[in-house]
Amino acid sequence: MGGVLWQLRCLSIVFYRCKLRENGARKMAGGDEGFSVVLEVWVVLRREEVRGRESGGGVVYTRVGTTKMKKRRLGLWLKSMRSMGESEVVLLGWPLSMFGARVKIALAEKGVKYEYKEEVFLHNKSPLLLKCNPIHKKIPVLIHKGRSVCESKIIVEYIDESWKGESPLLPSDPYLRSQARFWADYIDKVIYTVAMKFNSGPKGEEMEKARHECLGYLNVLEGELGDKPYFLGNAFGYVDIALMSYYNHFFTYESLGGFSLKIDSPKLFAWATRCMKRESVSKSLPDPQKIYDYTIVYRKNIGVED
Ligand SMILES: N[C@@H](CCC(=O)N[C@@H](CS)C(=O)NCC(=O)O)C(=O)O
Repeated sequence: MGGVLWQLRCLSIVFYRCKLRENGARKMAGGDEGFSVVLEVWVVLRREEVRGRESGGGVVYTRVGTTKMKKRRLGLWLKSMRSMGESEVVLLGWPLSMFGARVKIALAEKGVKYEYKEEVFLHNKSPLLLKCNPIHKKIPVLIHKGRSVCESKIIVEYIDESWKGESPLLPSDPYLRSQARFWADYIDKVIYTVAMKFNSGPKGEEMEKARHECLGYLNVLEGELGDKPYFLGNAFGYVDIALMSYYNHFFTYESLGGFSLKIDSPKLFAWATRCMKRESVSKSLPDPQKIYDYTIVYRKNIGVED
């Protein structure tokens, strides 16, 4: 199998118990004396990678293990199967993305283990990303049991519904849910738009306009937060994730726009400081200095920075 890029989509394991030949009797892991285990593993491969192999009704299988296995080999198989189970959740991301950070926070809040696959260059997208998000071709993408979910807010909702537990991210009440969705949508509409102005706007009048606009939006968000510890009340949740994903980018926006979250939006600053105490948040956000450095290089490349 070495080197073959095969994708595990379906794994069917068939255990047969059969009588051992007299000379082969062994006690198998979890099995009985006098019985052997025949393990057959069939793996569905990506169609393009298995051209020429045996095909059955459009699904292509290959047999990767068979015969009466000895205890040691069986142990290895079981171990590798366990680790496959762990990466049944895969996140395609990009290190500086605010949208990817949302998914990381949500998965961390739910305690979900996942495999992280990083897109290195967003202008040269991997075949996996193109396959998993053929419409927008953007990260983040969550792959869960081989099926992909796209768009960060939709992914966060999917995570909340798939890993229901003690820490729901959205309220159960339909009205409160609608309000949570409204504010998360507002955040993307206004903060993302103004962020793009900081990232690529020329200095001077344009930056001043962006600063003014941004402070206006932050003021609205402060009004919504009020005196609550988190946007949805006493518990950290969906709206906090939506806005906190931008938090480490604010170092760049403040530097370029000439404002200070701490001074100009003290309530939001206190809320952000509270959120940052959560490991799920602090460990998921990209380094502010790296975001700044990347933005400056980007600005130079597009000719708005000397
Ligand atoms: N609305 C999307 C936005 C995702 C997005 O813009 N991702 C960026 C990285 S931060 C991307 O993949 N850009 C590549 C491109 O635009 O081609 C979401 O919420 O997931």
